[in-house]
Amino acid sequence: MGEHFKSGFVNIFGAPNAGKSTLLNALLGERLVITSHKVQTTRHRIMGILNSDDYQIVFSDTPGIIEPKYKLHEKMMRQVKSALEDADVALLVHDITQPLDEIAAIGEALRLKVPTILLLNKTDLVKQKSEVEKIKIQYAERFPSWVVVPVSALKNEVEKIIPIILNHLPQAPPFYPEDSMSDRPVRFFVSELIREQIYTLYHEEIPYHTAVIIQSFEEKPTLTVIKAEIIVARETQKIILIGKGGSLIKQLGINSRKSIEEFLQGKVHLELFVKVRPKWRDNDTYLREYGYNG
Ligand SMILES: Nc1nc2c(ncn2[C@@H]2O[C@H](COP(=O)(O)OP(=O)(O)OP(=O)(O)O)[C@@H](O)[C@H]2O)c(=O)[nH]1
Ligand SMILES: [Mg+2]
Repeated sequence: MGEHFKSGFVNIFGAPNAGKSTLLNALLGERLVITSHKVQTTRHRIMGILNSDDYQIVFSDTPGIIEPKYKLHEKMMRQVKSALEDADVALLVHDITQPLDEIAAIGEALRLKVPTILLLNKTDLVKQKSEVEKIKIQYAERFPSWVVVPVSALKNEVEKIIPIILNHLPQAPPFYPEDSMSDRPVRFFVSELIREQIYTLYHEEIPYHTAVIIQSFEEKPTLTVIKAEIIVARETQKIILIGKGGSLIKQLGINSRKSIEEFLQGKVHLELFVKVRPKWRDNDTYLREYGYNG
């Protein structure tokens, strides 16, 4: 490790659905965190670590910034706050098709004191390339202290971000062992992959009333045996989740298993159980039990 080695915390903030998690995956070149077309997918601060010979960047994905309606939301916003406190660099992600005022309000609320890079994401949705440049100038004029960079996380057009980050990172030794990918254990990502499939398979409110916990995770010589609990808030949601004759929960099991097998690169046996826990999103004990520590 050279004496010019750089290391630091680069934390990602933005509105729900702006593409923060998609961006983290693109920066890492791996599908680490879950994404979906629905808002409020990410519920935790999740670190994703990018290692190279010259630097270690500890990225943090965070939940989209919202006005809390439940204790769960309050915990999510505390995760954002924790990421505000240790950031060396802030990456603000903004959907370029959304109004400028949205990110202006978020910038104001966050009161960022660190170098800030405003990423105008989803440029692939803008038909004319020249239009992107015009929009960029508009944002750069409005936010003169921020570096404005148009990107497309979905198309993996993010490589120009790294050199800009490195410009602002201090020289320091790595914070984490150089083979680490995240601060969270494998079973956390497994529960997230199941939650991601719930966001895909079920409509409207169901995903928002759902939590997933891994009850057991056993690595056997030829396969991993996983038992997971799906928590919902009402009996009616349990019925929807299970579907006619168990058809939907079966589909959820198949989809989740495939996704977990890809992540673990090995065979998986997955069992799902559904439990009703009334008002869990407003219950401190349940929230703590399900890993929402805030
Ligand atoms: N067209 C396009 N879609 C994108 C891009 N980046 C993200 N998306 C889509 O936007 C949606 C939201 O992406 P996420 O990465 O889950 O957004 P997020 O900001 O993490 O959302 P929350 O966790 O809910 O706050 C998904 O459907 C993504 O595929 C992009 O560059 N272009
Ligand atoms: Mg997210």
